[in-house]
Amino acid sequence: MNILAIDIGGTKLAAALINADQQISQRQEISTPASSSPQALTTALTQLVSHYQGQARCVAVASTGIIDNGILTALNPDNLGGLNQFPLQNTLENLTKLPCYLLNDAQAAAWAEYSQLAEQFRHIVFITVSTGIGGGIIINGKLLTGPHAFAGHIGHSLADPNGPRCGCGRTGCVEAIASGRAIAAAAQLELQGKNARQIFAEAQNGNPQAQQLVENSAQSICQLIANLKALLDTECIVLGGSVGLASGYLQQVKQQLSLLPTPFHVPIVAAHYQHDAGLIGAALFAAQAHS
Ligand code: ADP
Ligand code: BMX
Ligand code: ZN
Repeated sequence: MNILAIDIGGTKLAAALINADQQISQRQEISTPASSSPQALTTALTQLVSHYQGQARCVAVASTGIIDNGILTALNPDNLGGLNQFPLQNTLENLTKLPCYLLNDAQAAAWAEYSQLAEQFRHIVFITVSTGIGGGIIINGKLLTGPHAFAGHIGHSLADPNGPRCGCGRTGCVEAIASGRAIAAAAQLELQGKNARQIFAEAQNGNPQAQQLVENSAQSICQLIANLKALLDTECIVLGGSVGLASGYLQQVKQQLSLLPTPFHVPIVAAHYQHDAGLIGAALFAAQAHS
């Protein structure tokens, strides 16, 4: 029987049924509630799961935030309201009456992408460049979650000590420069008020400010990748998220990395499962836990 997979991001919530061959059906997407109060998120989740009654044997969740023991805490409250200690597992188990398995969104996506790369590599890192910047680390074929489920929050490593303040409370995090939200926040003059998708379109049309914003993002992600190579000797980087998958972005990151010394070089590929990596990874993880 199918697994009901749910992906909770800073911009959108997605849900779908996933079968044993990782095929997706009945995919739906809604916007993340603008004021992500506990009540608003519960209402949105209620709406999302109501379509799937009686069609799944368990629920698999990939969610932005620190997902520890079924509880969601936003590290960067700008991305998901001020959600703190939100009982995500309990909420979904009450709504669906099904067992529910949860991971951070980028950790889940890393698990999905590793399933496609396992014949070639044992050490990979998935990076989502989306509303925020998230990461999932596979070491020796195992997903690293850490004792408090915090492992992989690489968007909150330092990019520039003189950079903007990050919503997490630190200054100059990669996320404060490279994420979709940061690209939009840095836009000025004719680009003010536009979102990252619109700024990418402007960059394609030759707007120099938009091109610079995209380049700054790609440059920060390149430096993050070099740091990951030095830290983990990772064998492959997988890029995902709507910014990471945007046309030309991966090429820019690769180009920047090629300018660094050889020991920092590492292959970079686009997510095989594209925008569904979180959904598929959560389902794979749940299937293994619920066998
Ligand atoms: P989430 O963060 O909810 O998982 P996404 O991966 O879709 O969602 O990331 C949302 C961010 O990606 C927003 O900042 C949005 O403006 C930006 N975005 C969406 N589509 C594109 C696109 N085609 N090109 C560049 N940026 C995009
Ligand atoms: C933030 C953090 C991470 C998440 C990453 C990408 C919050 C709410 N989220 O760094 O847990 O993995 O964003 O999330 O603090 P997304 O919404 O961009 O997919
Ligand atoms: Zn931060």
